[in-house]
Formats: sequence, structure tokens, C-alpha cells
Amino acid sequence: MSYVDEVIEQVTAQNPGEPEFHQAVREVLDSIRPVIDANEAKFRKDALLERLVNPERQIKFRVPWIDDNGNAHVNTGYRVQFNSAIGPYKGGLRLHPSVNIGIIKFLGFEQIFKNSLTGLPIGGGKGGSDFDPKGKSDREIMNFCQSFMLELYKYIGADTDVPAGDIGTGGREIGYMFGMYKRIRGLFEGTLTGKGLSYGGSLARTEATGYGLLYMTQELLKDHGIDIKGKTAVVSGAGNVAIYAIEKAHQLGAKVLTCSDSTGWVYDPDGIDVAALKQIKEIDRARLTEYKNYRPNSEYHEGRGVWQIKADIALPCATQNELDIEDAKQLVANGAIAVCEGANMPTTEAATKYLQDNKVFFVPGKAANAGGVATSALEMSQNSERLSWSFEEVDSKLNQIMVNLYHNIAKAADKYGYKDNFVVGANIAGFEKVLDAMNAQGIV
Ligand code: NDP
Ligand code: 2IT
Repeated sequence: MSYVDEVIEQVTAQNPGEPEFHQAVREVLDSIRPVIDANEAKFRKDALLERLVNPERQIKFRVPWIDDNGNAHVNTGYRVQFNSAIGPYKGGLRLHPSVNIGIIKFLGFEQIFKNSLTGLPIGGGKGGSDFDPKGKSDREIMNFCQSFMLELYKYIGADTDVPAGDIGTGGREIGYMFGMYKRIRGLFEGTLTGKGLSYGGSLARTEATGYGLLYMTQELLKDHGIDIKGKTAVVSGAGNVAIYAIEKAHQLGAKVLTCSDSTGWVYDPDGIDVAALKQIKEIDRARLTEYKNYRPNSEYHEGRGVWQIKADIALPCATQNELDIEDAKQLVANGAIAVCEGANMPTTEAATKYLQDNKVFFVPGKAANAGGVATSALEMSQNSERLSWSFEEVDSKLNQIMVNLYHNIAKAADKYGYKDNFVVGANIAGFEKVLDAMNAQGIV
């Protein structure tokens, strides 16, 4: 059996009940076969792949907190410090009831290659909790975040591990966590990114993931002689990534017809009203059912369904495995040109293959949504030099990073004979830098 297959089997056997982690490992290891096969004996001797798929460290802890009625609750907190070969661990904190160790490991594993692809010095990590922020008061959110940090602070720091936002963790949560970290450690340092602008945050970090996704999509289309202007798009999600993806798509002259949340979805034939979406989701923290109050011509539907609307571009920006084989068939039947992932691993393996087989350009999240973490790394740079850059400066750096990233993955795919296979391109290009750093640092 090949070394790659052996390690895929090991991961499945040694990490039972973690299907998302298996999926992420399978996808990466499968893509990097050409690199591994070319040097199999050495890599096997060095246990290179075993070191790649086993986190350097995984931390699990109890998070007790008290609700507004005085009742105590206990959630589980996680931080997986996956790989520090190219820099301090870096990656978000997810707060969602579905969080478990397998989800955090899949996200941390993806983060290694994503962070490598940004070209910036950041290793891979991820964390979070099964805490559900929905329906909680501000005070309850603060209580939870403070308790979470009371344990997490032991493991993080500006030069060791720098968490950030993800599903359920936005500016408010980062603020509460930062406040508690500073109080415990007595240190005002950039140990979290996505901070508010008044205390060390970076301009354009809020917009970065969504904007970066569109910079990447624009470059992909341009490289194939297609203008994004005038194209239609379907977006899923209505959170941080989705909102700023829609905003930038509109700025670039495309029209976004849909968005969704965990209970339903909106179809707006006139193009999603971003100001209304921000009001509903960022300010009121309400459901998408409210959208119709702003746009009487729009439709609201319960459940899921954005992928059935005919459009040129699909941008999944909600969560993992939200675009399945049936959705992929629908997109192909509707003549979609491209699927670019704003979320982490939103497309199932079967759907990815179907899209690729049917010549739909497919850019995986570890490349397409890397603008968020890249801008987090820019926030770290600004914190280190105790300066803040203008919006234009950060945004133009982000744009350049995404344009370079696109060409790097396209080049890597081409080099190994997989032209326009951006999954192979992203995995190989991301892996090569990590491999080089791991080899240089010996067996650690
Ligand atoms: P948010 O919490 O801001 O928004 C998430 C959105 O997706 C919400 O609209 C939410 O619905 C919906 N959603 C979440 N879980 C589910 C689910 N299980 N089923 C259906 N809908 C769901 O998170 P982000 O926008 O930050 O993150 C979205 C995706 O992008 C995630 O995969 C994340 O890992 C990824 N990502 C985020 C980055 C960032 O900088 N924030 C960077 C790179 C990737 P509801 O409104 O009902 O909660
Ligand atoms: O998935 C991701 O890249 C993020 N949630 C952002 C991580 C970060 O450190 O900014």
C-alpha cells in the first residue's frame, strides 16, 4: 500500500467518530500524492505524514458560566494547536452547538495549508466551544467569553498562538475575550485578531474574508477571459463572510440573488440589499424572516435552497458540507461557471468531484477564504510595530495577496499536470512550504 493510503487508513482508524477530520485529511493527502510518491522512502522514514496529521497539541477544558437567572451551565472548550512549522498557531474560535473535537481538528488541519498559502508566517490552529450564542443576552455572552479565556489564556500569546473569530465569534466576543486576557496577564499584546479599531484591530479585517473571496473570484474569471461585471451570484450564509462577499460582489458589478441563515433563505431578484442585511444580522441579531420588511419584492423560504436559483457564480459562505451532490447537479444544470468557497469545506467530496468533472471552476476554501486570516496576520504586523495602516493600505495588500495566491495555486496545478484543478494546486502549494519548514527543523 502506498504511504499516503496507509496514513489515510491510520487517521480513519485512530480518530473514530470524526468524519469531517477524515474528509479534510483525505482531500489533502490525496492531492499531494505526486509530491509524496516522488520521495516516499524518505518521507516514510521521517514519519512526515504522521507528523502532519497529528496535532502538536490539543487542549480540551471545562467552561462553566452563569446565565441571567443565576443558573450555572457547563460547556466544553477546545484549542487544537496543529502545526507551528511556519509560525505561531493561528486560527479562529468557533462557537456553535455542533462543535466537537473532530470539527476543530478538521478546521485546524485546513488552517495549516490555508495559512501557508497566504505567504505570511503563521502556523495552523483552531478552537471553540459547543456553546450556543443564539438567544443569549450580552451579559451571558460576556460571562461565557470571560470563563473561556480564564482557561485559554494559559496556552496563547502574541508569539505562540493567536486566535480570532469564526462562526459565532465576532467583534463583540473577541472584545470580551481580549479584555479578560489583558486583565489576567497584565499584557496589552496582539494575542487575538479581529479586535475593535479602538484597541488594536485592523481596518478591513471585518471585510477581509468576503472581500478576499471576491478578489480571488475576480482573478480566476479574469484569467479565463471572463468579466465578473454583469454576472449573477448565489451566496449562502448571512454572517461575516457572506455579508462582505455580497458587498464586494456588488462593488465589482455582479448581482447577488440569495443569502441564507440556519433556518431559511432569501431570494431577491433585484439583488440582496446589503444595508438591510447588516441591520438584521449585525445590529438586530435577528432572523432572515425580517428581510421582507425591507424588500417586499423578495421571497423568504424555510429550510435550504439557495443553490436551486440560476446564477453564474456560487459562493457557499455558511458552514461545512452545505453544498451536496444534488446541489452540484443543479448548479451544473443551471450553467454555473464557478464555485468559490467562502466557508471552510462547504462542498462535499462528491459534489466537488461532480463540479470539476463538469468543468465548473472550483476554488477550495483554504485558498478562496484565506483573505480573512491573511488580514489577521496583517493585524499582527501592525500590533508588533504599534502602528495602524489605512483602510486602503490593508485592502490593497489583501487584494495583492489574493491575486498572488490565485496564480500560485494555478501554477502548482499546472506544474503537476492538473491544469485548472485548484484543489490539487492549493493543497500542493500550501503543503510545499510547510514541508520545507518541517524538513529544515528536524523531527520535532
Ligand atoms: P458567522 O457566525 O458570522 O455566520 C455564519 C452564517 O452561516 C450565519 O448566517 C449562520 O446562520 C449560518 N450557519 C452557520 N452554521 C450553520 C449551519 N449548521 N447550517 C446552516 N447555516 C449555518 O460566521 P462566519 O461568516 O465568520 O463564517 C462562515 C464560514 O466561513 C465558516 O465556515 C467559517 O469557518 C468560514 N470562515 C470564516 C472566516 C472569518 O474571518 N470569519 C475566515 C475564513 C473562513 P445564523 O445566522 O442562523 O446563525
Ligand atoms: O477559518 C478561518 O480562516 C478563520 N476563521 C479566520 C482565522 C483568523 O485567524 O483570522
